[in-house]
Amino acid sequence: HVCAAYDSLVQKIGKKPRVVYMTPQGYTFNQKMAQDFAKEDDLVILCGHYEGIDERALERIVTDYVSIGDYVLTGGELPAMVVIDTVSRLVPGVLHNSESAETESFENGLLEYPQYTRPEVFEGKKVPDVLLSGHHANVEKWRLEKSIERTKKYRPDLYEEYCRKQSGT
Ligand code: 4FV
Repeated sequence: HVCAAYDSLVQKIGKKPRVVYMTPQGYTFNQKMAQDFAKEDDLVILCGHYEGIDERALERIVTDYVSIGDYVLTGGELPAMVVIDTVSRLVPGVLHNSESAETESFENGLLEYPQYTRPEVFEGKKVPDVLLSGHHANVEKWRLEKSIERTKKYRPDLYEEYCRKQSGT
């Protein structure tokens, strides 16, 4: 059935589409892969359920083996939705301008800085003064510092890569 569906699609679009198979045995999904997938005019996301899909079908049609993380789900549907969400928001015109800026913050290879909204004081805790200062350079400096601090704590792998790139090695 999977190959029959694939073959009918190839006939319809006149070319072999990129086929992403969601599986714990795949490369770990990340923003760079999402950016790459977002360039495709067509993207097929193949989901297994329970045991997965016969290897012979996979060998014939899959171009990318992708995992959303090291845990086992019942089916590939939720992983497919993760890919759809992260990829679609990168397609021009899908997001409003205000939302698309969020994508920038992760692209520097660091985790995003803390977000603050209103009110200025919540349960006795103030929004950091620098964020209210209107001094954009200082705000950006604070955001970078917080991103580095957070990345160092939660993702030493990303932090190491960031330092390596900063030192040009
Ligand atoms: C999975 C993951 C995942 C394994 C057996 C579906 C399930 C069933 N997919 N990242 N983690 N898939 O657990 O992508 O076929």
